[in-house]
Amino acid sequence: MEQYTGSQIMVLEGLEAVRKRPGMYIGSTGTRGLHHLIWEILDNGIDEHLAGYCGKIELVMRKDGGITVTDHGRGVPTDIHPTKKIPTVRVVYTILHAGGKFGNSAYKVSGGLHGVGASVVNALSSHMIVEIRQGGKIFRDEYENGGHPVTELVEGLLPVVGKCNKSDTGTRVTFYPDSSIFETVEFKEETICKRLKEVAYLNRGLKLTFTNEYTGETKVFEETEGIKSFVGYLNREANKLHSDPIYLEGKSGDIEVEIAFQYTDNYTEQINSYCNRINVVDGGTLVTGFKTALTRVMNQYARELGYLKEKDENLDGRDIRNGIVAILSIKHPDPQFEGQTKTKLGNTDAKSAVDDVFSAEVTRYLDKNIEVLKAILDNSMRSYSARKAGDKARNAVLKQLNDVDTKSKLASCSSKKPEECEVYLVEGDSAGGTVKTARNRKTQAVLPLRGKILNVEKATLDKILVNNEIKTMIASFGCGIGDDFDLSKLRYNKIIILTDADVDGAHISTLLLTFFYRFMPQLITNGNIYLGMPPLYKVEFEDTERRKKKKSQYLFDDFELEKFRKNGKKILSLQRYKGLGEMDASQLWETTLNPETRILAQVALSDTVEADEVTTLLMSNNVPPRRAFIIEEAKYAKLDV
Ligand code: 1YM
Repeated sequence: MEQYTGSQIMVLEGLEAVRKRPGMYIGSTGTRGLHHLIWEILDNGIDEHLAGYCGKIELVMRKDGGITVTDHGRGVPTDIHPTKKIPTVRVVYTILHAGGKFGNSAYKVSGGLHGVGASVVNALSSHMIVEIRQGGKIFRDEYENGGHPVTELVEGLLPVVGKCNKSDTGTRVTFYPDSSIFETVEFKEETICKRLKEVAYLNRGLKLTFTNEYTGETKVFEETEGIKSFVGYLNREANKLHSDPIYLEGKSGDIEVEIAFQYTDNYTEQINSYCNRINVVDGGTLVTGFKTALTRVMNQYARELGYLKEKDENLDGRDIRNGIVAILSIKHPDPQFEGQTKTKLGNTDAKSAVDDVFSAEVTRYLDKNIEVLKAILDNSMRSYSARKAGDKARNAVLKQLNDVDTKSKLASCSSKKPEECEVYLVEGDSAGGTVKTARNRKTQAVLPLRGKILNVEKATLDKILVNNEIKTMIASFGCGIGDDFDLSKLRYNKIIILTDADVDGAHISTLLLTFFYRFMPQLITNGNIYLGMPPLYKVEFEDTERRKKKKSQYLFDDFELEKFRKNGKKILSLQRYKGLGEMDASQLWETTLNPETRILAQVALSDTVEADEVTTLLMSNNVPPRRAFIIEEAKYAKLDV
């Protein structure tokens, strides 16, 4: 064991801070935080690709519970660090860096929760091995128990553990997450592969492989057409207005811009944006630049080609974006991420860079592809007319919303303080009736929904607004919809979807979530939407500790029931609830309504690609996968829309 120098003791105190409050560095100690460890290490390899030194990264999910990531870049520097006087690689892996990054390549993957650095991964691992190939030598450094180095240095340098070809350079990192810190240390192939796929789309020319040692399978992710294929993938199920996604790239100052987009016949727009390969979920300046330029360019064309007469007013940006699916990806040397969740880009030069590149390149493309230009303009004009017609209907409906008779359906609560109020959206009148009896009248409102609500994926806003269930919902929430949405007017801090624990119930939840996602997404991002979790079983059993007294317990799914059966308690009776309607008021209060005892799952919007995949999958006519998804998601208490 090495003697620690003064500076190294400080180092370990830094890593100890990470172990004390892991959430601050990686978001959570759940499965999301666990996978975050991989993204941190992977990001370093991707940075090496961005710097132009690495074409291939391999990831292995090891049988021994660890993860190995190998890149073929320059290898982390192994020389002695000028001020710390230890090998630079050990500095990278044991010293907590503000912002996580040092070194000097231009476009680091940094921002949001990414970029906290490899030392954080080390701090949260029980064991970590770093192997570097440089100049024909293989160096190795090893750490235990949250970043304590266990490798003895030789004259201040890392020991050489082997030889290799001089041209064979790179970094290999193996780590084992600390099971005393994480709630689970089980990595998920699906989660990892989803990310690798996204990384491949965003990094044209980078080859990624994934090997699962449990199954022995290897998957390769490589997208030679980058974000262009990404758009094609997102639109694989949609009807497209032009066969090939449009791909544009260019540079403005030191900002690199790539844009791919394609129009579909859906009445929605989807723009996913990335800065230095990080998904900026809330968009920001780069999205504004894209929208402004698209609107300006298309209006110019519309006038040139006679779609608009001199006296006509300009087409609205919303009409021009109707049906668009776009990926924006920029590389910025100094990205500023804003907002509470650091998911919005703030740099104003990103706006003009995207505008410049888009305007120049899209005209070059559209001048040569007139049939595509016409398809887009036809679509914008159709949307314009539909919106004008729709606006009338919509305005009429929005006006009516004030007079919508919420009273006959909504059982409101007496409190007028939104922060303590909640509204239950309940499947069916009969369950609604019981919830009305059982609830706390001061803070809990109830809105029974009859039958299935409209599938909003394909319907236009004016169609959606004639649906009575939806009208009552909007009127009850008080915060408006679409462009008129105003969060400050929301009457209930919690909107709780309460459906039966069966397939139909899950389907209704999904339709509601789709509605929120499309027309009131702020409710999801702001964390106002919840799923109530009514139990599926009530079991009565003998309590052996208390002289065989009868006791009862609610179980939420078959998994819990199975677990209960295994604990050996003598079951006296087992009741399976077919629906909420079967519970009496006191049972319903105890299991589903009482804030002290109920289980609620907060609906989160994790990333837009995933979100849109979910809605596409759910709303497609492809019934089997839809069902599989619904049941699976309904079983777990966590749902990312
Ligand atoms: C599987 C993980 O970490 N690869 C990696 C990391 C670095 C370099 C190369 C690198 C960067 C630079 C110069 C530079 C890092 N170096 C540093 C630091 N793969 C993985 N590959 N030479 C090599 O950025 O200038 C931090 S990460 F700071 F030491 F240079």
